[in-house]
Amino acid sequence: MESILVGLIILLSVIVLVQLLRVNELISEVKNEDPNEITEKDNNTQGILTFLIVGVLFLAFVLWQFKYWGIHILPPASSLHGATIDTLMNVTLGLIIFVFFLTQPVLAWFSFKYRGLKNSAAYYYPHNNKLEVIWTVVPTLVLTPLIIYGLNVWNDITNADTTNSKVIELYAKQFNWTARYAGEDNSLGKANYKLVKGLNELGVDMEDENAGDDIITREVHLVIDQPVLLKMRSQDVIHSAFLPHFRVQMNCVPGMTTQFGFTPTQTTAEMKEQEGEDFEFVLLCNKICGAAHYNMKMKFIVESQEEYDTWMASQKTLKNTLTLN
Ligand SMILES: [Cu+2]
Repeated sequence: MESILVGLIILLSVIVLVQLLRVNELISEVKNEDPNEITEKDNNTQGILTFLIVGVLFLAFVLWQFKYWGIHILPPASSLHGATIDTLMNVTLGLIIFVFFLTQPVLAWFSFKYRGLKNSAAYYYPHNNKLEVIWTVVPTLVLTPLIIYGLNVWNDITNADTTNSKVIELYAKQFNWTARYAGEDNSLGKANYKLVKGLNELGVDMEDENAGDDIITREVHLVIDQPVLLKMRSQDVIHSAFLPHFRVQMNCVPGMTTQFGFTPTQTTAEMKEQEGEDFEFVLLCNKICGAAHYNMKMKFIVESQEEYDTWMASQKTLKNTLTLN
């Protein structure tokens, strides 16, 4: 009902606008004027309006957004590599904001200053090689180091040494996540979607000697300051494992295994103290993968070694969960 009313209001507004324009044209006809002629007065009005809308209102809106929405920015990274991503983000954003506030007021001012008045026409200046060189070379000099810096950060993060990392699989499907710990041997048993059947929802190959001690869980517990290596698989479409607080994101692609290694540096308890009692580390899907995409979440808990051991001791291995035949 509400949307029909809104639609009706929009439709009526358009009709009113069209009719107003028509009235305007008729008045011009009566006065024997050309309604399409742009007068000095029109240019003046347009110039002032542009300046007010682009130069004042828009910039004020941008500042308002910083103030009122800025608080929703993620807290500082809770992982070792996250700090370098935050620095990269701050450098990039700082540069963009600086250039934005440098160029936008100039743009608004010039569109106002040369607003098509007869006594203030802009100088016709179609080409200048020196200027062309300047506005090609300067952005190149700024952007090339920024891109190289970004690529280096990404390479360092994705090529980190993971030999001592605890291996955990994240299995994505429409629409939930399942985790599989590699168990005592720290090696995940082989898996194949063809083996997905009944309780064996991840299609783990129970013939594989590494499979028996694997542990399937519905939430992920991590030990503070201990490196983990997440191995991702997907059953159906491309999902994306996104752990915003750890600055971790990697696509989960059907038919292949992708991975991301990181080290958590803050416990859930510490984060609750800092961000409020409701805080939880969370794994989200960051690919719009279907109708219930928004619901693809899994809790991550970072804790001490003792807490982790207690939790782990209460989990069942695959060998004990699946009955083989
Ligand atoms: Cu998804």
